[in-house]
Amino acid sequence: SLDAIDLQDRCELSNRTGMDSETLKRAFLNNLFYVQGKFPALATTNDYYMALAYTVRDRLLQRWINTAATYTELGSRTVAYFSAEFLMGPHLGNNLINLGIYDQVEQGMAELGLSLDELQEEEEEPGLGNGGLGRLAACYLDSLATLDIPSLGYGIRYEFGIFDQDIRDGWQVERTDKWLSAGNPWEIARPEWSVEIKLGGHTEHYTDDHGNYRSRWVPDQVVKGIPYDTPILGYQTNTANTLRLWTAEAPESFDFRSFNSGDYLGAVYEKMISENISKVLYPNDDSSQGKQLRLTQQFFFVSCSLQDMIRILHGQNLPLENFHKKFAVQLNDTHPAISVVELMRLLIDHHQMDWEQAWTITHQTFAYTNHTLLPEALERWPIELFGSLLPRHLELIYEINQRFLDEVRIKFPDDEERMIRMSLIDESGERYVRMAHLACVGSHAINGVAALHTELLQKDVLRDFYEMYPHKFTNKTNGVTPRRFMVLSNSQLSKLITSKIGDSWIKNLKELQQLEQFVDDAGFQVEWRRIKQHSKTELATYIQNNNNITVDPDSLFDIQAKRFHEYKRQHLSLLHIVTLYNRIKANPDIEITPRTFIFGGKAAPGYFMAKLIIKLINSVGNVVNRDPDVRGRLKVVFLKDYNVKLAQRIYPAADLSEQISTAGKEASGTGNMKFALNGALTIGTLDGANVEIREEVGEENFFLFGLTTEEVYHKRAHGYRSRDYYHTNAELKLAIDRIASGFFSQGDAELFRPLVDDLLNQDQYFLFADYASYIACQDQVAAVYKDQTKWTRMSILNAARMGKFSSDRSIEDYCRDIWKVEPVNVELRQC
Ligand code: KOT
Repeated sequence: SLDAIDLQDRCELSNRTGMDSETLKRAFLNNLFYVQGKFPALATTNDYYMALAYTVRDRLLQRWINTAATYTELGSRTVAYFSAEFLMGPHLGNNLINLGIYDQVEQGMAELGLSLDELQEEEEEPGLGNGGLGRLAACYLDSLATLDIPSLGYGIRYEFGIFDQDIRDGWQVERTDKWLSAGNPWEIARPEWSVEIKLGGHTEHYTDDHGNYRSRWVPDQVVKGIPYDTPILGYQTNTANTLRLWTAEAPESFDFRSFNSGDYLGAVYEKMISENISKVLYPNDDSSQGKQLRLTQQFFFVSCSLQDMIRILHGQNLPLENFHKKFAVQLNDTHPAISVVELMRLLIDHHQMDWEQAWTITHQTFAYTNHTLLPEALERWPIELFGSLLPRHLELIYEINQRFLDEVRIKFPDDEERMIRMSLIDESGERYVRMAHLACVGSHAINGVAALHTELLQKDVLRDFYEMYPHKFTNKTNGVTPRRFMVLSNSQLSKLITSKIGDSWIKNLKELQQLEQFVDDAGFQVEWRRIKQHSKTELATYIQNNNNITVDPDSLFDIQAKRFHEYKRQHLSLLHIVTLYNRIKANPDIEITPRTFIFGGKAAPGYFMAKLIIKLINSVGNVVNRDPDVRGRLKVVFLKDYNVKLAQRIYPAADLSEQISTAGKEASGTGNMKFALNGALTIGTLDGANVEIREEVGEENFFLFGLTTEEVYHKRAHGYRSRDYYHTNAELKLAIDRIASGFFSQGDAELFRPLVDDLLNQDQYFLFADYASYIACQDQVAAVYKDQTKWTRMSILNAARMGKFSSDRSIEDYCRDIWKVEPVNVELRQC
């Protein structure tokens, strides 16, 4: 019988766990044959990639199954990270690093005549996120596993992730991201754990057998959620946690109903509507679109996940009353905030719990992370739309609100204005449900993502909630994983560091500080510079191949890579470029530090101004890159389709990191951390985590410019007039006039008018107010760059002092202060 086979034998027989180069090679060829059904003469690069991916997956599975068994046996307290986005990036390289077999596999592949780089290039990255928020979730999963914290990531398995970006005639063009078309070797479907989700319809009220007044939801649509699991292995540990993403399907029973009545097309239509739910990621970053499908997506994954957690709880013979003891749920912004109501509904309507107990469990379960201060990103749903999709939830929200406002009334008597401001329902015009208020009321902890951001939440956006529940608020400064963003993406620098201080910095980033002892070591400086130069040369080759632009690896690589948004001010950097260009035109022999300006990032498809800024970058590039007067001293490059893969090429090659958002607008930023960790110097405002980065690296190693948040508030309150700056700063005027005149648009003075007019008349992001300070700071950057010894010194100190910004530190903070969860050691026992 199966039981008779010794478990250890099963592993060894299968050849699926060995980590030495020979075994890996044999397993790889085995998978090529038995999984891909190919022999080398017919195999495509994709076949090789798949064979390698399955080889790696086998090694993950052993750890994954052990982890699940351990957690089940121990009934471990578990973190559930709820996020509408997980921007994972390619899995292959990261898993090789975390398994500790990167070098063996690279060598093994080379012996077979294959390049591991090329195989990694073959992977379609899962782009199930827009930018910072989704990438943060991915870094957190890596740290949770690395720190041996039992955890699950819950989200949506979008069939189409963030669109692929093309550039045509300088404009962004979107293409569908078909990331699943070649198959996904990293996931396993678990149809046996499917759940049903209700939508629409109405509610009914009745008295149960015990004489209790009860409600039930009679939906008019039911969809099925199917979980797909991806193992998330930690670095140098046996812990492999799970990312569980839900796909929507029509339940068979519904098809049959229409089918039996002869309505075949109706049945197919039903199926199509259901499957729309997980079809596509909404491509907006830092803004919210009040679309019904979006709310449906949010409710869909939240309800699937909560039902799944109740199944897990029951599977471990734990009572429902222990839900909050078993699980700590983190809400990644308000996208999953409907959880608060859905858990109440499941407890009360499905499990007959009374209100008080259900509420205790609910608010002890959830914690809420806010990721933005932008008013346009705060989610609110029109009552009509909300009630038609989730009628029972609307009733429950009214009840939660009534009880909440009673509390407010007691704490702040006779303050009607405050009640109106704090209500879960916005009644100032058309009525809305305010999701951030729901998240605050339904959670026991609320956090911002950088010190300044948390302070501004408390002072401004969530001030009333801070006054009501000061104990709920904490700061949790973001972090990034050094595994992907150093060890994997900058292997040369990582190896240099390890040769000096050993490799424990990879799990304990604070140890980078030991690099300070080498800061004046000439040999170390030379190595440090050589590696940066190497990365720049590789990026230069990429630019040559993709943009057909020749750039000089000796020039200063000045990079801004992030989503396009007016508050991030890519166009402020453009004003600098045009200013330098104007200086050259006025005096072609001017002494100037050669620079390559590199931009990357996507604009939301409906965000006209962001798309116009992309067009302007390309237009300026077309003129500057070709003008003989420039003599190659300035180059402007727009790298299309910025994604995790490309980011990993970019960070190691940067000299200067542009973090130039208007103070008070960027919640944290995380690209700022990845650049600095890779030895780039930052030019930045006192915004988001820049403030803390500067504190850590020292003000003498950071290029600071611009207004502070208070100064911005003050100017806004006292009638900011950008035009005054235009009239009093000759270089600014000339830069704007050049753009406005059609100089960069073949004489077309209309093309960039919306941008120019906005800056002259509104400029809500204070570009003109910050222009002079930015230019002066950039002149200083150029001067320091000429002194390569000084620059290298600053670069080393930046990397050495980035320890705080490991996502391991962030996760430890969450574990200690919010989740109250401890590590669980996983031992390898069986296959
Ligand atoms: C998007 C829609 C609604 C609310 C918030 C967002 C959002 C915020 N999307 N990305 N963010 C970014 O999150 C990062 C991780 O915390 C921050 O570093 C960054 O500043 C935010 O803009």
